[in-house]
Amino acid sequence: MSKAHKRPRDGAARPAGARDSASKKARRKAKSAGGGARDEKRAPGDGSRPVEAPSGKIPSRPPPSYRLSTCDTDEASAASVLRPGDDEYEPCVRRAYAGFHVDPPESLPRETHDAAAGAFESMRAAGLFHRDVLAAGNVVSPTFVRRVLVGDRGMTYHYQKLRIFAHSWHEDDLKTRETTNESRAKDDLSPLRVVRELNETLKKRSASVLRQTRSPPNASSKSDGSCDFNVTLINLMDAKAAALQSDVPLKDESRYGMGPTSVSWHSDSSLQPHSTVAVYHVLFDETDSKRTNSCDDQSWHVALRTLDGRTPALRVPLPSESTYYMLRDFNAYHHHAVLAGNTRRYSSTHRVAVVEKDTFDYIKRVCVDAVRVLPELKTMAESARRKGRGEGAKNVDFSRLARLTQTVGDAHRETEFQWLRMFWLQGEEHAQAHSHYWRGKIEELTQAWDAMELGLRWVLECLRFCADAPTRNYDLALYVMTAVAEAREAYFKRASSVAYAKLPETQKPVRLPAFTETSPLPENLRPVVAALAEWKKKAERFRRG
Ligand SMILES: O=C(O)CCC(=O)C(=O)O
Repeated sequence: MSKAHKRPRDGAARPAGARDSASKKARRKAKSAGGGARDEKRAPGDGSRPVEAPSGKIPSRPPPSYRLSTCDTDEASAASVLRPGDDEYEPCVRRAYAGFHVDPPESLPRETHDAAAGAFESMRAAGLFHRDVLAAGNVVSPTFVRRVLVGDRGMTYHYQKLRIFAHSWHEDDLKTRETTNESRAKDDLSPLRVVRELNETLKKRSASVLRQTRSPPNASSKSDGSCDFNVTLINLMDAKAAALQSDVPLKDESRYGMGPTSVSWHSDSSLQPHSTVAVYHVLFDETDSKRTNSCDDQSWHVALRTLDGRTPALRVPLPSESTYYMLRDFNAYHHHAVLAGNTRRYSSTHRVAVVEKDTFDYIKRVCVDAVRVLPELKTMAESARRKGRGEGAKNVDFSRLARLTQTVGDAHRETEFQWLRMFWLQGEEHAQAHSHYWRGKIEELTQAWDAMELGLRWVLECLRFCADAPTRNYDLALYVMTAVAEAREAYFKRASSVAYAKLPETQKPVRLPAFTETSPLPENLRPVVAALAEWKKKAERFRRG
């Protein structure tokens, strides 16, 4: 960057970057209307109109509400909690909670339970579980539970402004893991292979539960949605007493007085429309590290509620090794929470996550498309420099420059903030844990991002040296640079939150990608934005003659 770029000046324009802030405000407003303190996603469902799934293919409407016969008002009914065995539990579930189904332990073979429990314990011993530090509005806080994502190769899952990266269960990646640095007992299956097998089992079981619960029974499968799970987010929850004493003490459920929650009210986000979520769980006795007998412990519950202002909430005990399902559009119209119990708990939450913008293949494509246009930008910058020196040179095609600025700017921003910074935000230990797959992929994306930094510098050179560039080109570049400057500031604010200060060094955010004296652009883009604003004024003066 030339000296002129480094000179900070006043009056940096705030062009389209402002659009981002405005839309963020609108999104925050919509989210806070949901009512749950840590909702991943607001459930729609005001009960009046059918909701069209984002795919546009499966329209649905909220389930009918249920008023308790003993309540005089909707408010009293909505403030009540039903448990299995209560008189009105069954009719209420049939009417207002269709799509919620619990399988007892016997629904799965004993070997599946034994293998899953062993795999979760091995993963814990390998240090794969950690707290996610999430952002909601301006609040940055760690999850009460520790978690790990496992799934299809290249999958990620985005929730509460954090992208988490899946440990791949792809056969080739398992083989690499098994033959490299993971020592394990000879006949043991790799834990990730076991998780993949559990996933396959739950896919089949979900398909069968979907078939059995169609209403009417011979209805078509059109509204079932997918149960082709591509990830599982596995949670590790401490027993209530330990969790209340931990660094991140549990909070009480405040609406119904249900006691401490390991996972607060929310509906799951980033799922394919109407897809099933299957949650398998297993409990361990804290004292002797033995799996508790399923009959022994009825202390863990899932809580469910509708948002219709009339239907009572449910509090459903979950014996160890049971599985519950949220079928079809259940997640769209209900919230769920996990009420802490007396033992250590693993829950494996199998999901059909969205894939449009959430896989390595996707972001790689974005990078390849952007990097492909860089030679053209380089040629334009060379012409602009020659023109600036008064040497005869080909005119820059400014409408083409505008298109390339947009392509490279969008790809650069998405790569940096949705991928590179999301990866390094989670610390060195997380990077180590992902050395088999993601570390190399992040390196690949970093190289593309570096090339795009150079591309953006060429855009700036075109605008600096061509006094005849149209205002639109300056505005576009100002938008691109301002958006990156703002996003970096927001990122550094988030990374310096006290939520991270409490973490061990190896789990704190790592300041990457790195900038050096020889980087094409500085990390702090404010001076660049100020310089650009000056060049824009100069170009306008030039045009006025
Ligand atoms: O553990 C459970 O039962 C559910 C966990 C959950 O809601 C989540 O991971 O989003």
